Amino acid sequence: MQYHTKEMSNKVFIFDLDGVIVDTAKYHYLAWKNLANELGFEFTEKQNEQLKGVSRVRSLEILLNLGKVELSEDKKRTLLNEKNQEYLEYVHKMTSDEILPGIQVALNFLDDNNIKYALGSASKNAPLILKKVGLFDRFTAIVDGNDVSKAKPDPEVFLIAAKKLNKTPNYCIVIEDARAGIQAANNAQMTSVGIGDKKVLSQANYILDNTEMFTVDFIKKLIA
Ligand code: B16
Ligand code: MG
Repeated sequence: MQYHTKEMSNKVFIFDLDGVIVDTAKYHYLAWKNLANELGFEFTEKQNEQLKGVSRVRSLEILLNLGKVELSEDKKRTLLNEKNQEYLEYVHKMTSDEILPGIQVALNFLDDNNIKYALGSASKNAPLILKKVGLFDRFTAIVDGNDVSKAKPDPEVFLIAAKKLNKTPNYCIVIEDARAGIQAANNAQMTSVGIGDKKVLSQANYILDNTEMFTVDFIKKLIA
């Protein structure tokens, strides 16, 4: 059913990818864990939390710090490539079944009501992942790790997305699962919606436990 108000069509959404549209964190974890084990140390799922929303290069720095390992720039480049190759093996097997609960319904509602949305992700693999799950053509704009020079919490990724959506930041609503992502949205002067742990996402304007709670009713409230 179409939902018409003047204000509604003014708002746009910017979605993070990993943790909001799909859960690729589990694949990142498996690939980073293998790398850590190869280098001779353990890497736990709890430690993996530190890598969420963080760029690939920065993730390796954090991992090496955790393992107290120092490597040459050349070796780091090789490992980054190896990690990504393994990660891509998982990505290539992804299907639309991996879209997180509630997201399809939310995107359908936005489409039905001509509310535009963009992707704002740190991942350089974002276009491929969206193609694998069948959502690539749905987004008005895709801004990812290939487009930015400054990582979240810098607002760059979301400001580029806003520009591509032709909106000023006050009309943009960002959906994020990482603390750095919420900070980036706040730094961009946008409305921030955090999905996940209340303690981690305490700086968000709204916090939802999971994507299932990103319902049509909640969206209506946001855009009213
Ligand atoms: P890639 P998001 C982020 O995605 C992930 O949360 C983070 O763990 C990953 O390191 C980063 O993308 C870069 O990913 O290696 O594919 O370029 O949450 O910003 O959508
Ligand atoms: Mg994320």
